[in-house]
Amino acid sequence: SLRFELFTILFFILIFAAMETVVSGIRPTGNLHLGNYFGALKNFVKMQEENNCYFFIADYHSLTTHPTPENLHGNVKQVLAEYLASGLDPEKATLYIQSDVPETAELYLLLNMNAYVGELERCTSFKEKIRKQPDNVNAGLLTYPTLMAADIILHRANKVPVGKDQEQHLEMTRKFARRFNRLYKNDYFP
Ligand code: LTN
Repeated sequence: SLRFELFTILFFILIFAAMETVVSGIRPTGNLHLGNYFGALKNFVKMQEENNCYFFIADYHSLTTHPTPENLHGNVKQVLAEYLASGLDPEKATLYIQSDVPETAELYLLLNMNAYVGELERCTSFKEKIRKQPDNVNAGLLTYPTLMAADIILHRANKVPVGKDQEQHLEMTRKFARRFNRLYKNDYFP
């Protein structure tokens, strides 16, 4: 009956609303290795069962190291293949390529207006990168944390599975979100 159908629909809406939103990404820089599998993918596969998950291929992030077009396209396909091979299921989780969602770049622009050069320069991963690649210290490297914040804030994610080396980026994401809300007198990103 119609009543039964409505209850069923309502039931699924409630389940969905109760689920937590997960977002994470992997930069397509060459082959994924066992570290990616045990450090990230294995956990993603588990999380897709009980959460509203978004897993993406962070191709914008990989541009900081100036890949050739051939390498870039090849590596994106490679990561997608390994996502699927690891057991990520497009029926359970949303899989996407970062550059296919233009809102990522829009939010990145807005967040950059309130990200201070001083705090970006103090970021550990930035200091590490300029030590490792002193001849390619580009602005994208400096604003890497605001791009990552855009990826996360875009989905209003409340769970972000990442390695220890990314925790500082998560702290910065919280700071950027609070700052955005305070400045524009809103609470878009709780
Ligand atoms: N910086 C991460 C990859 C990454 C990411 C994200 C992870 C980019 N954007 C958003 C989680 C959420 C890395 O190098 N492992």
